[in-house]
Amino acid sequence: MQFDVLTLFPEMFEVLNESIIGKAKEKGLINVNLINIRDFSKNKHKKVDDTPYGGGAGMVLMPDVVYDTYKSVKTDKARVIYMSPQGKKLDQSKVEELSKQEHLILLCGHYEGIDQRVIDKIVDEEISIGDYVLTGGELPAMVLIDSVSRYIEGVLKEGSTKEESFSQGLLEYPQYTRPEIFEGQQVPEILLSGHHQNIDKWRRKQSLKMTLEKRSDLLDKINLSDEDKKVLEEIKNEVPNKVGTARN
Ligand code: 4H3
Repeated sequence: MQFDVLTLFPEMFEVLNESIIGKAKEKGLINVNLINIRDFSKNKHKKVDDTPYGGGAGMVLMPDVVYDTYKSVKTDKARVIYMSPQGKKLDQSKVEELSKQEHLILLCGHYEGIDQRVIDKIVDEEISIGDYVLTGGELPAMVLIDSVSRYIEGVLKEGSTKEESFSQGLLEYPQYTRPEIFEGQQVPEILLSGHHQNIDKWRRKQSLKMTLEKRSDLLDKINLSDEDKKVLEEIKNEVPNKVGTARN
């Protein structure tokens, strides 16, 4: 998958050279091409922004500079995304949808923003990573690249994204590893039983329980099986459990 990032701060994207995304780049599963908007300045001082018409604080990125930057990477298949607090909120289903695209162009603003005319001309879609304002679109672009890349074949080990509960609309079940006893706390017995069917059932119940306790809003958005509904009723009738004791 091809990501072209239009930014004034390409060096910020060093973060993507680490860990799983770094490996994905090395393997050529994804390609992250960073284009410095400043390289398309028409000015001998490399100026890219100017004061806003109508007055007010801050600087606005000039439309012609952004347009030329865009033209240097555009293809017929490209989808252009502007990272913006005004965009549609990024969630797991949007992430999955974007991962099916061949070419994404991510436009990152800085300062007060970008001249509206070039946004209207080139942007297909505005996306926000949450209801807060950042100094630039770079961190949101990195969040998008990371979350989308996880769905590219070969980036994670087979099945990881299908199994993970958030893609089914639920929170994850708790995980445990050695030692078997930590500070007096035992690992739930069932996980040591080797009985995979029972373990799957227990994990599903923990996912439902976690979601009910921490994000019950998510339960309204998904299709639960009759078995899930039964288990949820069971959970609601159980004695409240102290966090971390894992009795059920
Ligand atoms: C995205 C971008 C928050 C988000 C952003 C988000 C700087 C947009 C500039 C940049 C404009 C002024 N902040 N929540 N900031 O995803 O280009 O807002």
